[in-house]
Amino acid sequence: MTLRDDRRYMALALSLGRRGQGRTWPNPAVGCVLVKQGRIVGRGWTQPGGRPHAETMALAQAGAEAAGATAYVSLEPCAHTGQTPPCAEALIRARVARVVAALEDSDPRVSGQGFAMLRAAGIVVDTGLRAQEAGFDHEGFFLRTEQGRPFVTLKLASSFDGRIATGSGQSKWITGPEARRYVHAMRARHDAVMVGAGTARADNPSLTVRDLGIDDQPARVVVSRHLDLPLMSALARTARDVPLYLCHGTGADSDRLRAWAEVGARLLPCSALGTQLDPHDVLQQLGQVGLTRVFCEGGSALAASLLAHDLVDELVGFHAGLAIGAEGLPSIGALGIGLLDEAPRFALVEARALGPDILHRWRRPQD
Ligand code: AOF
Ligand code: ZN
Repeated sequence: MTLRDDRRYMALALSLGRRGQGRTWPNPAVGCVLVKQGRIVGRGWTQPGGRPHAETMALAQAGAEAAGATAYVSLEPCAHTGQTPPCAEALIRARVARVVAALEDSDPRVSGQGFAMLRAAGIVVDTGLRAQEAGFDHEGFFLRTEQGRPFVTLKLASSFDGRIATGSGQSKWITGPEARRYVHAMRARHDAVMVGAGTARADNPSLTVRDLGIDDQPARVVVSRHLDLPLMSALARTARDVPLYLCHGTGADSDRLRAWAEVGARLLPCSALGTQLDPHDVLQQLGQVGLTRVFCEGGSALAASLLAHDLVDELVGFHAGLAIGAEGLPSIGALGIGLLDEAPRFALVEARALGPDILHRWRRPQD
């Protein structure tokens, strides 16, 4: 097998793994390909809910063909016995000859022990192939295991001049149907969609994925210190069908807390910082319930709070060819920045036209 073949099969394992994104939390979305004599004999990815693991799926497909095959996995095979035996053990039992893994697992129950088990059984193990791409894909899982918080994508759809509504509050529609459809596809790749209280009040959103034939909806998160959200709303009506987490302050009104609990919302008390909820604690609470990838869709106050605390990992912007002017609502609230050096700066990863609009994605530069 040449390095080119290795890179090609690993790219396939990565793309298979991405199929699970948004549906495997708290587990990582891993992909696995089994190749024997230039033929793919098994393909698998982590299933919704996080199990079975990718290797289990690929091995089941390969059956006896797995003996002597090379396994390409986008993350180190696990070494711990959870509800199922370790994947490293399953690969050994299937008599796989070689394992190529993109990255080591950051879960302390695994971290290097999966590789050690495989090597102890005489299996050739190569690591680090397409490590950067795998690092992007598993970043939410790594952030949660290492820092306790999920990966945060901040999405903003605005006019050419960065406004998300007119002065009178009209916001439908600034961007076109292609951009909106793309947003739904992005929601589906995250564990949860999050908005601030102002957006929840103004838009009556359901924050679900529509028209894409999705079975597993991402969870919803609303950040509202005082829990002043209307109970006659799409969020309240659907709280039992799709998980709804409400991040609120410890001083929130007890009648409101009870009413939201009664409609099925899951309440997450968070600490405050000045007049707002502490965004660090909000994300820690979301990490505690298992979320690894959160898609924040504003509004301007929540966007500013996350940016001011350096908690945004990826920016996704949709810009329409529309000028609203200074009376309009800016997409990001005050950041208190005096010098450009203080402004959070991101690195461009993608820019392209999407129907009548422009899509651009930016990443927090690696330290
Ligand atoms: C793999 N293949 O597809 C995934 C892995 O709760 P459990 O027993 O399912 O274990 C979860 C841990 O397994 C998770 O924290 C991570 O370390 C690993 N995920 N490992 O071999 C997979 N999803
Ligand atoms: Zn496993």
